[in-house]
Amino acid sequence: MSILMNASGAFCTTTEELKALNDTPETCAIVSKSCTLHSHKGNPQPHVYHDQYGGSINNSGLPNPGYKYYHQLCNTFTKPYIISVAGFTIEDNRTILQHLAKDPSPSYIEFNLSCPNIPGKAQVGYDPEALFKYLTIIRQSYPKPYGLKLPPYLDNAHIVQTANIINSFKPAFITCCNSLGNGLIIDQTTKQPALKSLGGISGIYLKPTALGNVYSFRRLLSQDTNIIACGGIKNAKDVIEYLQAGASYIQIGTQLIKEGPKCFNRINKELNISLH
Ligand code: RRO
Repeated sequence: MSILMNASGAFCTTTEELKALNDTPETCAIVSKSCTLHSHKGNPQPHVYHDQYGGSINNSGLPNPGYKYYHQLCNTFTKPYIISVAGFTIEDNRTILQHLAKDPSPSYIEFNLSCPNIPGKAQVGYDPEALFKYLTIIRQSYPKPYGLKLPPYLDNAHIVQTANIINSFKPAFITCCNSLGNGLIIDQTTKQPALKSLGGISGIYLKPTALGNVYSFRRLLSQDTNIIACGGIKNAKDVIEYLQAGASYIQIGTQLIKEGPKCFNRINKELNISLH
């Protein structure tokens, strides 16, 4: 049984990409790019940079065709289909959720509380009061299964506080975690910032933090809430470590962008060798 899927943002903006993920035998589900009420252009390309060590930075700025584009794909796929939702305002999110609650609904929503690349918008996942408010809106507007995409937490007190709030709502899953915001990678060929602005750091630099977050949340959250791990997974060893920390499913972002959907076959083969 596969436990692998793409991370939102990686190879999942267009119908063709989502179909390719659906048709990849080693994926267990597919996740859309985070979507807003209306289509949004995002930042000029290039907005992702991979360094030579397995790290990446992105300042994509939420480019997406709008939630309706992903909603109308609900009956298209043979695998569980997760729509990532990231409306710009509370009212936008309420509207999106109310529409997605109407059939056909996705298998799950992954509510993105942690995009680091929207100027002037604090990440909801870092603000306990805002988190409680958003969860209340989800409860009122979306009576179907959902999960939360959380930011990486760097302080255990914040993890405990967040887990307590999440436990009073009991989502089906959390995805742990989004990129680490406001990082900088300097390209050593040009000696200049790799992208035109700071961005979310992922890949190898995110892994120890994401692994620690998975481990901590597994010990604090209700067993009703699954943990999907995300952060620097490039091979079977990484997958196994996240499972040992308490994850049930695995999302692949940086490595999927680098290698394409064939990464799922390679990692799955490595897992079959490691586990036998
Ligand atoms: O599009 C982005 O800039 C973006 C999003 Br929505 C997100 O959730 N995480 C990220 O690293 N980039």
